[in-house]
Amino acid sequence: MKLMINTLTKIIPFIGLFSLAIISGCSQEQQEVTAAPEPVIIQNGEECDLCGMYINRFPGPKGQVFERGGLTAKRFCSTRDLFAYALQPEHQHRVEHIYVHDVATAPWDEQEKAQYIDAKTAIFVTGHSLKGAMGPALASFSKQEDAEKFAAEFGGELLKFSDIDIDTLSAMSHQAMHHH
Ligand code: ZN
Ligand code: CU1
Repeated sequence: MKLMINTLTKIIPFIGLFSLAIISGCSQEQQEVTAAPEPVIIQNGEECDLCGMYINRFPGPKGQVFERGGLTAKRFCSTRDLFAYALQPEHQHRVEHIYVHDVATAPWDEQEKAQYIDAKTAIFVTGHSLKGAMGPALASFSKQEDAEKFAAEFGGELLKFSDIDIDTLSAMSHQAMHHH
């Protein structure tokens, strides 16, 4: 099955070169072969792939990244470390799928029990008062109304995935310095 998928992935772009009709006929099949991998469950004792901290020992949403051709997910103690990794130019181009916890689905200090969502469709709250593994945290939500409720309670600003860049992360570092 694995072999067949690999073969299909290689063949489909070639078929596409020869016939537009076949491209449209194949697009559904192509979506199937590139289906997103299931998020993994992060076990106690697993360490953050960026900072080395024990992921489940700290509060706040965590995340994981699947890369092109990679077999295992990269796991992160915080959405902040996840972005710090994924936004690096040498990683950015091979990141395929990013999952983050939906903060609304578990208590802040038990986010390892929360549901994973696709980071690209998530709403984030930055600049709020709750701390994650690395201090100031990006709180991630599947629903805009949950993010708004959270921001009303703990402060902060709502961001889309595409709004988050290196500046967002350095603003969080500044927030950390001013709160200490
Ligand atoms: Zn980390
Ligand atoms: Cu850390």
